[in-house]
Amino acid sequence: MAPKLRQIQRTGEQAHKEALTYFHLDTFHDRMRTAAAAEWGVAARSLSLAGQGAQLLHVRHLITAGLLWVVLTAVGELLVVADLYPTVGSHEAQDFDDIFRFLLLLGVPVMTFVFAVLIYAGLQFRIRTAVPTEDGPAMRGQGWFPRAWLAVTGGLAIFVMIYPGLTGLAELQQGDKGASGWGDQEAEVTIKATAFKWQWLFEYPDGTQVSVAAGKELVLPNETSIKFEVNAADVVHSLWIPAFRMKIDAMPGRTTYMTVKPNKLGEFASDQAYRVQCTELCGLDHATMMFPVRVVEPQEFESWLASLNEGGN
Ligand SMILES: [Cu+2]
Repeated sequence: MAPKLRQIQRTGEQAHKEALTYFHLDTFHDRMRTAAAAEWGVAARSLSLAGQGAQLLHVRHLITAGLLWVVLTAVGELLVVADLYPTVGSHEAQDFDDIFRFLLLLGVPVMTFVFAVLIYAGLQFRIRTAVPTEDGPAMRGQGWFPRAWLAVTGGLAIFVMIYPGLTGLAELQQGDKGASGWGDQEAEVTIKATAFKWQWLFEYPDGTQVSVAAGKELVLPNETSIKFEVNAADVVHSLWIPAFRMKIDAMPGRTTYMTVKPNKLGEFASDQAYRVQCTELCGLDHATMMFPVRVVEPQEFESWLASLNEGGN
């Protein structure tokens, strides 16, 4: 019995020793692992904190610049819809103002985006120390943002080329009676306009002429299509009536046309948008090449014309 007992005892001691050895080894490894993990954790945490910090800063820049964009856009769009335009005195003026506002409404956010980024970058990332002697690393457009920017602005450009660009041109070139535009189309009243250095001469269908010498104002019937047949006696001038938002060059040796339909009574005495103004630099007194316009009801137009004829014009 004794040898067997000893054998068992020896086996037990051996197992205990082995267990102790394993135990210690395991403990050592665990400690190593724990220490390494702790050290790694600190490093990893500081790295991730730095990353989070950079991320937060990044978000802060985006939010601030974004807010600047929103504010600039709001101001811009308010200015677009505010009534800052000259009197709308013709159907064409209404069309052109609508088109102008529409284009501005689309264009303002694009412009203010560029302004917001420029202003914010200029203020926030300006050099505060000595100017570096070398350029920084090149920044190349990559990722979704440049693509989205190209898609949005490119899409907008193509869209406005079609509407109101091509559709508006097609409308102006219809050539129906009463249509506006720059073609030689039918109109209810045709007025010959001659530009010379530095004034205007207008001739009504019945031969009546008005100029600074006679009549002294261009009277036009409201809600009537009026075609100007335009010529120049000397150099190139340009006929423009601000209230109508239409103009056409006046050229020696060539007749040009402009048809408009006034839609609002008005006169130069109370509204300077009612005037003919030369808009092609034509010499010394170009700036004074202005002639008053008065839009009246058609019946009043007829009686005015008759009264001028009685006066011997
Ligand atoms: Cu002129």
